[in-house]
Amino acid sequence: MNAIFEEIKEAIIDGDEELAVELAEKVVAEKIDPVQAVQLGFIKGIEEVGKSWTNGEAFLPDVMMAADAMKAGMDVLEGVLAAGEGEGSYEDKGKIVLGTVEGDIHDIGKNIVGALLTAAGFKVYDIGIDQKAEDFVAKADEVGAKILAASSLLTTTMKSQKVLVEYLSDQNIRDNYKVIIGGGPTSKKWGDEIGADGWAETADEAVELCKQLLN
Ligand code: B12
Repeated sequence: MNAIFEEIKEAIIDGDEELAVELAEKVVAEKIDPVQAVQLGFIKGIEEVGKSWTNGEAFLPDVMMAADAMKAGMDVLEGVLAAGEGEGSYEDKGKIVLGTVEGDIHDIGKNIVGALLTAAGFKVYDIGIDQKAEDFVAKADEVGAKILAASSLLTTTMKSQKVLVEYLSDQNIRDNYKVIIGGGPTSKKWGDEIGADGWAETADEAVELCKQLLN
């Protein structure tokens, strides 16, 4: 494995924003595969931090510093990811409205999903965190998107994904959209239970799912 991926992982674990940016800039400058940098560096780092927090070995400020370092590094990579294989082809691949559901402010996973979808040639409209069902639909109508992608990281906010599907049914617009869901506590079973069109465990799988749904 390229040593820089390991360095990125460590920078995220250490919450070293400056180093994360520096390494991301190196990825761009040396034309290293940005998708691999995300998967083998950034994601691995934040996963480690998540584990340490769960085990009580890390504390909230550690997590916040890691999250900030992650964001800063990902910001640098965004441009090269967007200029990947799908450059100019997103109109063909399709438009996706992506957001974190109401009550939830986690956005690292959502941002990675957005970055990899963009890299794969989809046009992603990221509406941000803490978004109501109405907000997903309003944006989709505005831009003509067919996929609504909803992220949830809390067991308490998973129900907002259900609310999204129910909202579409209540408004008699369920057939106008494909709803996909994801995030830590979610599962295929949960997706089936709430009547979503798809669930993906990782950002990679989210890309495959969107390809299938828009085919
Ligand atoms: C970073 C983090 C934070 C950061 C968030 C920073 C940010 N900008 O996102 C901060 C410190 C702010 C935070 C706050 C809180 N957090 Co928090 N957080 C985490 C942590 C450590 C990592 C989450 C993460 O980014 N993972 C890495 C990404 C890459 O993974 P991911 O999000 O799962 O995304 C991947 C897939 O799920 C998928 N995916 C994600 N979204 C989508 C969407 C679609 C459509 C698809 C298809 C796929 C997909 O693709 C992604 C890439 O592969 C987790 C622990 C953990 N182990 O997950 C806790 C965790 C999620 N947090 C938790 C909690 C409790 C909280 C707080 C309530 C804490 C508090 N007491 O205040 C608050 C929540 C406030 C709120 N209202 O939302 C709990 C949730 C417990 C539960 N079962 O509900 C966890 C599990 C920690 C724990 N073990 O207790 N948190």
